[in-house]
Amino acid sequence: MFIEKFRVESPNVKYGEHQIESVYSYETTEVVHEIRDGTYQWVVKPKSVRYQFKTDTHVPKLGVMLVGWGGNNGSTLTAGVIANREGISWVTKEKIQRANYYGSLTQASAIRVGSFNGEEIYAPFKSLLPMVNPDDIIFGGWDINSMNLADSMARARVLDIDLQKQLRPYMESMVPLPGIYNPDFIAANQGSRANNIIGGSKKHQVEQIMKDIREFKEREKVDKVVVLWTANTERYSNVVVGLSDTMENLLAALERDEAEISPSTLYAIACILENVPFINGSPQNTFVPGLIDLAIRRNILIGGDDFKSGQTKMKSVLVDFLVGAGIKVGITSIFSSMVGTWDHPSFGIFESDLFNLQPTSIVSYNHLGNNDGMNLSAPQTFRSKEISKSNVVDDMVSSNGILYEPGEHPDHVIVIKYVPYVGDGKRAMDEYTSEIFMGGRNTIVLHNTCEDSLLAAPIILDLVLLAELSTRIQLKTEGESKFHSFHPVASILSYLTKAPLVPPGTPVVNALSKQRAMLENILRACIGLAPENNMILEYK
Ligand code: NAI
Ligand code: DG6
Repeated sequence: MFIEKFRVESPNVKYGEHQIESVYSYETTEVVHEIRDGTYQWVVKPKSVRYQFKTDTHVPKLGVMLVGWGGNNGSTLTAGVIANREGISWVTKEKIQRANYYGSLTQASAIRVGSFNGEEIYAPFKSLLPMVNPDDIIFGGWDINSMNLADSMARARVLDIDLQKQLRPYMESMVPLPGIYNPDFIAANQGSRANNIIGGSKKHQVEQIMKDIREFKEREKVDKVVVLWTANTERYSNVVVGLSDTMENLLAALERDEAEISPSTLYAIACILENVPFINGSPQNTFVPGLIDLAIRRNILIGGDDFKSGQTKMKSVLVDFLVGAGIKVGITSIFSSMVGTWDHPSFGIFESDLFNLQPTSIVSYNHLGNNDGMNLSAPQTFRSKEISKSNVVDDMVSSNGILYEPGEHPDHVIVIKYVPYVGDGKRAMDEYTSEIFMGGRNTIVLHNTCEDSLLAAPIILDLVLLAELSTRIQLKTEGESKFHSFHPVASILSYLTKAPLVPPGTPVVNALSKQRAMLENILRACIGLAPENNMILEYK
């Protein structure tokens, strides 16, 4: 059964006029390696830590400023939100289609609340805590291309034409602000797009972005702003000691107009100095150590990196399933080092190598024809994406020491090709080869065709909605005297990103079900509910 909303009645939760307060017992375990009976032993000690949460229930009027607003994701998201807000429907060749928020965790997924007369009761995810309604978001942002949003939507070739016609009047007057352009950081093939740029020094560019945010806030009368990067993937910037390693060095480098500060890092600096959360939806290392230092010292939320939309989402489910089922998928083997010599007649295999040959692998191929694909056709920007798409199974692999030796890494290959004809309709093909019982081989092949931007747009929504919500939550443990916000490096957003940015020293979790459970259970804790443990003991 599905219910729209609910209220928790418990001594652990208090609904006040302006906030919800909860008390939560965090049941966890501590593992120690200590001498017992004269030998070192692993000892696991269950422990319970009492937390208090306080959530401000005032839902602000939210402004979202997108960097790369006129791109496929930016224009598709803006169009989608307007279509939902205005209740637009349109005719396709199959049916009358109504606007929806499918693909958004907060808007279109459900959580289990309990059981009623033996029946499971579910409610919308968004009913957990008061959240901004996406229909009410005011959009703005920057783009190095001056095209208005209606024309950008047409250029993107993502939405049905009947829908575009209805949306055009709402979007024609939306024009991106000039952006920070540095041709050294994106592909040369983007040069012709750059007709709307902020000149001057890097310091001036940062000041301009700060001014833009203040003016947007004033003009649109929004209470809060979140900024999200959905612009082109940049190359990695070189992290240099004395330049980008600490907050002081990064700000001094900005004064000196150092070349190696990327545009995305400049936007992020501006946001942090303006006390505005910044989220990075692309794979590059925007968050150099000096930037993370700045965010931590000013306690401003940063989150990223790289939207986890289709192929990687699937990977973080499938590999979790395989490794969790005791099946060895994608390990490093002699085979990987042979690839370069594939067409050599002797193939170069020695008998001793054959005994080590373990042909298990993950090979992920994509082709797409949108501007993102064109930008990724340059080696430096591709490399950023390759890194982000490659490291997404590490936690699952290292969790199973029966299957994997310490230090074994997946034989994991990423290919991206630019094929203009397919436009935004990305093709993703994956082959997972794994080893099953008694040396058997198990090959799983997936083929996915889908508009890339229709997957990314709802993820952008979730990122900004959850980032905003998390800035309204305060917590403290029994040992702490004062409430504080979550760590500014927002690992709570991990479910939505390929390479989750986490506070220094924190484990990275890539497995999708764990990421979702983490997010849902933290929000449940804020209303005094136990984590969803799926034990269903009452029926056992
Ligand atoms: P796009 O190329 O259509 O849009 C990017 C926009 O950013 C363009 O309009 C461009 O003019 C603008 N731009 C470039 N540099 C800029 C700067 N420094 N300041 C302001 N604007 C700038 O790309 P799309 O498809 O919208 O993707 C955006 C980003 O999201 C890409 O980096 C992509 O890799 C990433 N991404 C996309 C996913 C998807 O499923 N669509 C998933 C994961 C990441
Ligand atoms: C080609 O891979 C282009 C990329 O921008 C991807 O579309 C994007 O990173 C989505 O990747 P995934 O693995 O989350 O589907």
